[in-house]
Amino acid sequence: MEDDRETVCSLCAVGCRLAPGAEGSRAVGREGPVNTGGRLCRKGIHALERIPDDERLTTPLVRRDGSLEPASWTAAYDRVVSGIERAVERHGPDALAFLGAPHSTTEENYLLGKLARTLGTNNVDNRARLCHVSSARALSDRLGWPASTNGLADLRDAAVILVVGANPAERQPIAFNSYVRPAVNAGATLIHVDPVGNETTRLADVHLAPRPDTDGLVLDLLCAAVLDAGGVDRSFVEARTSGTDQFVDELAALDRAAFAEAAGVEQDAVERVAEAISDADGVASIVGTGIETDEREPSAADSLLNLLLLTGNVGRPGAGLHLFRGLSNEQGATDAGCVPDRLPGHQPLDDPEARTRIEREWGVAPPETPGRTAHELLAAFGQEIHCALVVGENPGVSKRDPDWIGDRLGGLDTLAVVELTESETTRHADVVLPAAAAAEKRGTMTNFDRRIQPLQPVREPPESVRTDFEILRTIGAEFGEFAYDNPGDAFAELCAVAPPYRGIEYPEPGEQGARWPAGSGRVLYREAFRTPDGRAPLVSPAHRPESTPGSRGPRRG
Ligand SMILES: Nc1nc2c(c(=O)[nH]1)N[C@H]1C(S)=C(S)[C@@H](COP(=O)(O)OP(=O)(O)OC[C@H]3O[C@@H](n4cnc5c(=O)[nH]c(N)nc54)[C@H](O)[C@@H]3O)O[C@H]1N2
Ligand SMILES: Nc1nc2c(c(=O)[nH]1)N[C@H]1C(S)=C(S)[C@@H](COP(=O)(O)OP(=O)(O)OC[C@H]3O[C@@H](n4cnc5c(=O)[nH]c(N)nc54)[C@H](O)[C@@H]3O)O[C@H]1N2
Ligand code: SF4
Ligand SMILES: [Mo]
Repeated sequence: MEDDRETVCSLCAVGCRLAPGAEGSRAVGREGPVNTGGRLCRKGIHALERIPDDERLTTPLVRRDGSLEPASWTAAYDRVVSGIERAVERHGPDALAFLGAPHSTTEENYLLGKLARTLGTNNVDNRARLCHVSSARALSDRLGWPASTNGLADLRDAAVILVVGANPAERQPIAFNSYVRPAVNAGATLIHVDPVGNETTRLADVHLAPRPDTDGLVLDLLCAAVLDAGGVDRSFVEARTSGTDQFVDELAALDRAAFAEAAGVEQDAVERVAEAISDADGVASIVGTGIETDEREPSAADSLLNLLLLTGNVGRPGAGLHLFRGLSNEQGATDAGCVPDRLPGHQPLDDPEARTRIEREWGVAPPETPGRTAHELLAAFGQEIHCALVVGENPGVSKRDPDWIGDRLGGLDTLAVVELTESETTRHADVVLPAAAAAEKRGTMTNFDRRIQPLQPVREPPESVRTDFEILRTIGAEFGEFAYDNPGDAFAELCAVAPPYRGIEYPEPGEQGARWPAGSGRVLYREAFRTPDGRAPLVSPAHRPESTPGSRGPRRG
């Protein structure tokens, strides 16, 4: 008999709906707001497979005399709580680190962020920072929100789709096959900017292959060529952007030959792409991890945003910048405030109204000094950071150089890890708390087109594991106000403190789920940007050829 319980696929941030299949192991797709028609990708059909019993953590572990030994939940919680207390007593709250939780629900991330702040630190971050930091920052600083400007369905209506540093054909297959492929089949032009090329390139009409790390140059060149091709949307630029005159002057003065040579692209090819963009009614761009540059200001994502703004392709249907995030709930983790420099709902740490709202709900004011980012936290492990709680993340493998990470993790006084299985990270832990997986719990996740979708348990967890929610609620109750009956209570509190979630109902299983900000629909910024003057700034094309020779090979995950 087919199961009528459905949940959300936890394997990537597209957010497809699925249910257990008749045989129990393979999942079947369910018609959802993203996977219309109920399609799943090859990965998704395995999303509900059980982790084999001998790999699953089923009991808490506590380190005694150097080795991890089975322990009761009470003993494990005591060890976490005493580790936190010891670090705070000896070194103050900024000796704590909280690393979460793009695999966990939005409510779980909310509790993790609240726990950090209740204890007096903003040292809380999630993996989204490492994958998409510069594109999210460009979006947030210049338009208003660190999120895709348009819904996935807008890709179907675009005349040009410009993919930069991403491989959605393999990485987000349902988004690609349901939205990009049909648009291209109906005549849209697909342009792929990627030094190497990949499965996505196979469908592309044009492949621009610049040297790694030179996207900024190519995108600045495209802006300059759009000026010549008559592609500037003058009325949009006049009404909706700022800094235009200086920007246009700088573009006109670009040494195009030098830019093209440094990037390793032909000027002719760039001009042809600029013409396609200029002639198109609707240009949508997709970005992935390949566009991320090392700490450079402004980033390649800034140049891409210049191009979209110059051509009037933001704030309207069939256009926009689509941030193709990776892990299932990166967006929700960030929305819920699991970041060191923003309160829940992307509110600045020093926003007095935000602080008042939060203090009213939490009974404590969050600290005002920004915390450290995930990478800074890891670098300070064993030095300024003495106790870390890691939820659903595996820094032991994810952040390159395993020896360096191993030393950092080993340098902590207390490392507590909430996990499904043993990992490179649990190996260094002092306490391991066995957790329930996405398929075994309730709560919400927010996909990369801002849609808040409900999870529900579609299988039983092993008897002795607990959800991240239950674990964080129990630890939190030692230090503050964490009296939630269920994730719905935490969601309601998030909506009370976070304006973009205000007015959104907790979605029940089977419901579509709303997009944030409430009432926004598919297209953000139709009337104005969420900036102090309502305009989006055009920023200088500061990429200089001499600053960018391809100093590294193509980026890998
Ligand atoms: N099957 C599967 N799907 C996944 C994942 C998975 O592990 N497996 N992981 C998920 C996660 S967490 C993420 S973050 C996403 C990642 O999704 P993507 O970012 O789409 O992933 P990659 O395959 O790394 O593609 C990045 C592309 O960027 C290119 N690139 C490298 N350097 C540069 C550069 O300087 N400029 C440009 N323009 N391109 C460059 C590379 O050649 C590569 O083709 O995928 C998600 N989906
Ligand atoms: N070799 C290689 N390295 C990579 C990449 C790659 O493609 N290849 N991709 C890179 C990228 S883009 C990313 S984003 C990172 C991802 O790196 P991480 O963020 O570390 O993500 P994962 O390894 O997917 O998952 C981390 C852990 O979360 C646990 N987990 C899953 N669901 C839950 C849950 O509900 N609760 C709890 N408590 N735990 C849970 C899993 O058991 C897993 O051990 O890896 C990066 N590193
Ligand atoms: S595209 Fe992503 S969310 Fe959809 S089925 Fe595949 S892995 Fe799951
Ligand atoms: Mo990622």
